[in-house]
Amino acid sequence: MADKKTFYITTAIPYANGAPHIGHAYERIATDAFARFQRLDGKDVLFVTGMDEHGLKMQQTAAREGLTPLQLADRTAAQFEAMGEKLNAKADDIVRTTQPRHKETVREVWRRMAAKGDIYLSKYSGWYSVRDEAYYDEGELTQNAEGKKFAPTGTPVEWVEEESYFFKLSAYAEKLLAYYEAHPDFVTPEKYLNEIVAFVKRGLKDLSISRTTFDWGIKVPDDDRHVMYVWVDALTNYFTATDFLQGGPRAKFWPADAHVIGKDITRFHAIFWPAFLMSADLPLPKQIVVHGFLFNRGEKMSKSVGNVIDPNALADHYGVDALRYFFLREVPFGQDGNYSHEAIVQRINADLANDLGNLAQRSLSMIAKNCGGKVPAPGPRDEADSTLLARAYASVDFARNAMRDYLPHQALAEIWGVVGDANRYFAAQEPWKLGKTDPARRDAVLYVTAEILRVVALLCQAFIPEAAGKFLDLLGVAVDQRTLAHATPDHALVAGQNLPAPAPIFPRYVEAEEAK
Ligand code: ME8
Repeated sequence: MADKKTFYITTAIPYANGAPHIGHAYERIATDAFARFQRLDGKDVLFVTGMDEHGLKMQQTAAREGLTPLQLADRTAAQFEAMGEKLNAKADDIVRTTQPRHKETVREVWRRMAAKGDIYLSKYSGWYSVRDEAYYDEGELTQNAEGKKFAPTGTPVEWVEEESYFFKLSAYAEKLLAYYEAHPDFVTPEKYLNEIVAFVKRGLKDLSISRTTFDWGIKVPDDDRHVMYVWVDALTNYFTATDFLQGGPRAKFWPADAHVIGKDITRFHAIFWPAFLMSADLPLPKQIVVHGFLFNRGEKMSKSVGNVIDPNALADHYGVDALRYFFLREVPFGQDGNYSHEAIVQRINADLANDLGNLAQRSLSMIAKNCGGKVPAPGPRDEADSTLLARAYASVDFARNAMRDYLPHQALAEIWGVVGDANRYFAAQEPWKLGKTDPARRDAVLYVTAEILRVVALLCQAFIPEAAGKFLDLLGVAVDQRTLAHATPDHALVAGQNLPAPAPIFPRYVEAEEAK
């Protein structure tokens, strides 16, 4: 048998100096859905996340909390691991930047860039923001009444002078532009690529890539006084997970298919990272997949506003699948999105409980009651049956294309389009009235409805895995018959097969006051 096609996807690696927030949960859920979808579609998938554990900010936060940086990193890493499990979005591997395997990989990549002649020692002075771990140009700064200067991100900056190693980023501007030109999908959605191209066209300066003012980082090879700039360290995590340099069993996964990241870190991923890899003579990732930011009722989350929401609490309150569905359906991928209690409840009650849950409950209960709890006979097909079935089977390719293009909201809109058609079909056919007049036709309608539910549930596994699994259980679909290759007429439900007793899967969300 031919080897399966590989698919390697990553999330950004969150800073280990704070607990998971809703943006992290969103990114993890989306990446998990992409990974699950490709796995369902028969690919050999590697899904990796990690923790960004070095840098001055880590050192400072740990000191404030009376911890060592590693203790802080351990605590945060455990929180992120728990979040991944809770959200049903566990990765295959977690690269922590303090791990020996990572340090070795980063040092090797550094050595390769140095061997290329792209690293030199010089002096750096400039306006540095500790919070952003970035230098800013004088012209980008703003000043308050007291004369204090701030970065464009609003964080305070201070004047820093230090000896530093530099990477010859300036030498890569033309090469990067040629690369973007040849690979117009390198950054998606396109608007983010356009921003990057415009930025690179203005010219690139060499990049300071080491620090001597703190020591919580990976030491520069052959110069212990310097630790590496966190972004050289952090970006390389994607590469660490593949054992590419060691030629290990995961080497086949490099280059990555997709790095899924938020819009604030596109420059690091679409400029620095490919430049480092070009310099080290290593293959470039295929795509940088950018998502927008999530806002709480239009407001940016911040500790001072007090609207930082623990994603675990949301998952407990609404249910994991409901939360996953909400994020992936509500927010057009790549754009910013909002979440609010009302919007989440609306999606739960309209889409999950009503459209899908009710259809399944009504049709499966009728099958239990009228068809002896077995898949009914399909009987001869009329036009309404064929039209609905054709749309459902065609939705598989539609979803495939949408997920290939990292548009989960479009995939879900199409799947729910099928659910909507199925509801209209069910209402028009009125199978509950056919028992006396035409039981064979009633059975045919119930068969078609159940088969539609099978295709819908197969597709839903990537998005709402637990609920989709339960639907497939109720439809008697064997565990080894649940890939997308099974979402075809050849694998349709077989009449006469026993079905378990139906049970509701998506209850309506009832407000606490109403429940009283
Ligand atoms: O940036 N909505 O870590 P991080 C959506 N360590 N996504 C959000 C968000 C929001 N409100 N806030 C943050 C870092 N994110 C670096 C990454 S990768 C080599 C190093 C996203 O913890 C953000 O865009 O600040 C990023 O993709 C991820 O969460 C981690 O952010």
